[in-house]
Parts: sequence; structure tokens; C-alpha cells
Amino acid sequence: MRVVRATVIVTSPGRNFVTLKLTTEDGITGLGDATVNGRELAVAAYLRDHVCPLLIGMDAHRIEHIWHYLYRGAYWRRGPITMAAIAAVDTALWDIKGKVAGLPVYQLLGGASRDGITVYGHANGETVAEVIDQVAGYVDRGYQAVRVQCAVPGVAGTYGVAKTPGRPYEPADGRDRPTETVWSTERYLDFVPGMIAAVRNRFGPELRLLHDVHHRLTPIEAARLGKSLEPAALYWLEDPTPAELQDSFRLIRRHTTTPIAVGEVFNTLWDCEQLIREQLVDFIRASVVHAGGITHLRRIFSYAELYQVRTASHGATDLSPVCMSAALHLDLAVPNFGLQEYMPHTPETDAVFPHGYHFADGYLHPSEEPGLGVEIDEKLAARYPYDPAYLPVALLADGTIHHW
Ligand code: GCO
Ligand code: MG
Repeated sequence: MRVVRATVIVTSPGRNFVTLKLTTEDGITGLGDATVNGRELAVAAYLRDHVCPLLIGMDAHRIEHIWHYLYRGAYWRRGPITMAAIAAVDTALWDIKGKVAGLPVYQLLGGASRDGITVYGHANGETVAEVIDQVAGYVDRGYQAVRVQCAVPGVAGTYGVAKTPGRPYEPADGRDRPTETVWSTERYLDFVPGMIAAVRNRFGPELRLLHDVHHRLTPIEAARLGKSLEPAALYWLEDPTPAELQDSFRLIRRHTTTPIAVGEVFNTLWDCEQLIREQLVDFIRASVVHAGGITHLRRIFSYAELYQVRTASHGATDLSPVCMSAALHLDLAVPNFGLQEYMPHTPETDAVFPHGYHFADGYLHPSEEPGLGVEIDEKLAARYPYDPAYLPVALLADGTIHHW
């Protein structure tokens, strides 16, 4: 079953998405997400110029072989751009295989290991009272897990807090260059434990509470934060420190039992091999689009399973509904599923990517359609041309560029 067409679709229904569409000789199509927030056109070019031409004539059934052709065969391995491109090909091929088999992809991965996917929502606000209101809204809608972020007093433009209540907080919005925000570790560390304690006191012990640091602390600062958050019994503390140096998590571990989640910027197993093997983290947040597709993410999750590390895929709105759909099929099948991030897309995005996954009673459920159960309305997509946008940068008061 030969691939006869490979097209890259860039569309911006509120934010930019890059989608690969593969078509086989018998007219079956498959979709893959290739979006890298703020660097979208780099992946589009990598796909169009270097990958799509190679796919024409290949047997669409040989998913594992094609993965290695693009990875081992390329000499230049790893990195977000390469791995997002490979991910898109891989995801589209699983979609095609599911359609040919007449089965939803999770059935091809071994079938359902659970009845639904537990997801967490994002509560954020300018004040603790606003955050508490938002958490209450999620609890009312049946969520069992909520991430809490609050503007830090005296830190203008705290990342993770929506500018327009109710809209996703993170569309990259720097059009010509990144917006500049200010970061203060001192104010942050002073404020966050009290904010989270207030949420915990209001909602009791059962609700799973999460908090994302976005890599802003040094290892010892992260250790201090983890320790101070122990009474609040967080479900996880996310990205406490940049993870290039995997050893730094040993230091955090030495000081705190607060569970740690990392990995949304990881691209392969090699980015987290030590973190998992030494049990330095509790949740692995790698995603289908940024970690080489279903094939490679499944490998990461299987490795994590050996060490009792659970899955927690990134699911922000810059990952398209194609990626969300693929994540849900994998989440349903793997034995060591932990939690899935879920930020609903805007209605404009949902209209461009009609999909069958849906939220009910605190769980997300993948579509039962053959394949991934998500399509792209190309006519509608064409009405939303690429719109340049950058994520913000954070600076210290003296102008030093701080970590993402
Ligand atoms: C999350 C992430 C997002 C990212 C965004 C970057 O946990 O959802 O940290 O907030 O910053 O997806 O593109
Ligand atoms: Mg995060």
C-alpha cells in the first residue's frame, strides 16, 4: 500500500498548527501533528524539503521501518524539529493502519487498559480567590485533577495566567519578537506555598493538585519549593528546573518527597533515560508530537513502566487535536498511564480539526472510529493563514535572560 501524496498544511485558527497529511494509492489518508510552538515553519520546511519526497512510493504499513529510515538513516538525530517531523509521519501511518484494519488505534496497541482517560484542567488567575473559583468550576464539571497557577504579586505577566479569562493562556503572542516578562525567584518562592495551601484547604485531600514551574528554578531552589509544598500533598510539581543536566534531579530528590513530573520538551528516550532509570522523576510528560510519534513515545512509556514512572503527556493547546487524539489512544492502552493534560482548543481550532474524542464524567474518551478519529477541513484551514507568533522570554530585573 504505497504512499502517493504527502502534504504539509499550515493553518492558524487562533494559533499556528502544522499538519502532515499522507495519502495512499487506494485513497486512504492519515494525519500527523508536527507543530513546534513558535518555530512552526522550520518543521514545515523540514517535512516539505527533506521528508515528504522520501515517503512517496514507500509501503505505508512499514511503520517501524519508516521510523528508523528517518531517524537512524538521517545521520543528524534528535532535536525538536527532526523529531516533530518524524512524529508527524509516524502518527499519520498509525492513522492509516487503523483505517485499513477498521479499528481505532488503541486496539492496535493492545486494547483498552482502562475505561477512560483521567485528565487535568488548568486553573489560573490574578488572585488566589480567582484560582479557587476556577478550581471549583473544574470540580463541578467532574475533573479529578487540576493544575493551579496564580499571578505572583509584583511579578508582571506571570506565565501561565490567562490574559482573557476563559481563553487559553498561552497562545504565543509576540508578533515580531517575543514579549518580555520579568521573573523574580524570591517573590515566586515566597508566594507559591501559601497559594497552594489555600487551594488545598478549600478542596480537601482528595483532589489531585498540580503546579508547573516552567523550569524557572535552580535545583536547590526547586528542592526548597518541593519541601515547602509537602504539607499540600501535590500530585506533582512540574519542570522544577531545566533538565539538560539530568543529575540535577538527584539533588531535588535528596530533599523532598513531592512527586516530580518532567519531559514536555523532551524529544527522545535519551533525554530522560537517566531520569527514569535512577527513578529521579515520577511522571514522564513527553508527547506524541515532540517525542517521535506513537512508536517512540510508546517505547519511552514502556521503559518508564519498568521503573514505576507513570505517563503524563503534555496536552496544551499548541499540540493540535491530531496529537491529542493520538495521545488518548496511547493513554488508553499503556499499563502505566498516570494523567493526561487537557486544555480544550478554541471553537475555531475544533472546526478545522473535526474529531470524535470527548469529555464525559471527568474522563476523556478517544473516538471509536477506525484510525485516530480526527480529520482536517482543508478548505477551512486555508482561510487561516500562518500568523507569526513567539512565546515570551523571561528576564531578571537586571536584564539577564532567565530559563524557560
Ligand atoms: C504545559 C506547558 C505549556 C507550555 C507550552 C509551550 O504544561 O502545558 O508548560 O504551558 O509552556 O505548551 O508551547
Ligand atoms: Mg508544563
